Amino acid sequence: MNFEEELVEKTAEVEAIVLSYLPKTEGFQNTIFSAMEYAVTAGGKRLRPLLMLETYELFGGEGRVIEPFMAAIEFIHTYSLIHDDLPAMDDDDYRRGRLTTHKVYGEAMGILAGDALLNYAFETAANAFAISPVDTNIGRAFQILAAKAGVYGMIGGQVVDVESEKKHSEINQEKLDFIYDLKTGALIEAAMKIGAILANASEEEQNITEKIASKVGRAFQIQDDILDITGTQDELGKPIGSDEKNEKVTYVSLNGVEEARKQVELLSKEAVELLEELPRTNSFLKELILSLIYRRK
Ligand code: GRG
Repeated sequence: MNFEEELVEKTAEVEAIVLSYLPKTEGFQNTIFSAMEYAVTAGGKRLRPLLMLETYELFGGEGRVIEPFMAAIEFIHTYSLIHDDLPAMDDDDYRRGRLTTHKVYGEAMGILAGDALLNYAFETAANAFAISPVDTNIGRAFQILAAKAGVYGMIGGQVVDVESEKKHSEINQEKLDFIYDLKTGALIEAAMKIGAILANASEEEQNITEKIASKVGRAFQIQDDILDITGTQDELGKPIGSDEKNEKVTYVSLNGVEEARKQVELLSKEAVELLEELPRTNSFLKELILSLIYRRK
């Protein structure tokens, strides 16, 4: 099987795990379940749970304790997309090739669906305690998930991003790196670090894993900037030109597309070099990181 075929197969496996943790649509509050399902089943690359699982396997992790965390991180990622698309933020009508959640369910239900997925992520991750009651790594994994999604992680990055809109003169490379590391990098760091933690990797291996993820996260966001200019709505499942519409400073607007491409390649190769320093190997994970350099969606 070549890498592309393996990616399709593994993504389908990851997706099945994520979807298995969605709540049933029932009860007087059934609209919220329907909106959560609408957003989560819309597709997407499932990159974060895939990175989590591959890192878990890299460090010899076996068993199902990772699965609730895989679903949890995809729920948190999906909530961030729902809220990011709201009129008060980017005000986007399409995501993952479908109308955005608030366009289908209304703004109030869009807000609640995001809130619900964030909360349900932690309810879901708590299933790990039942799967492996004596595993002391689960508490640490919880702490990482909460912190990387929060004010010192993704939300913190989003705050600075929102405040920076239309303020081109106030954004330099240092501030942009801060936004990218938190807004995008933190959740990718959570994914890979939780994989390492639950596989019982050493402290040093966890730290190297976090550094790899940080480089992957930055490269991933710069590529997102490039695709916002060079992609198509068909490929991305959302309109292009969103950064320009929202007058956002991006790596591309600061440095140009060519420099951005070079940086994506450099960061991805540095991530792979660090991966190769580890005593264990996962060739699929290496290919996955390198594939992100040329991703078109
Ligand atoms: C609203 C609290 C809050 C946070 C929003 C993550 C984020 C912060 C906003 C989403 C928009 C955006 C451009 C985020 C940067 C990370 C990113 C590139 C998200 C898109 O991730 P993909 O490409 O999406 O993995 P799919 O649909 O494939 O899952």
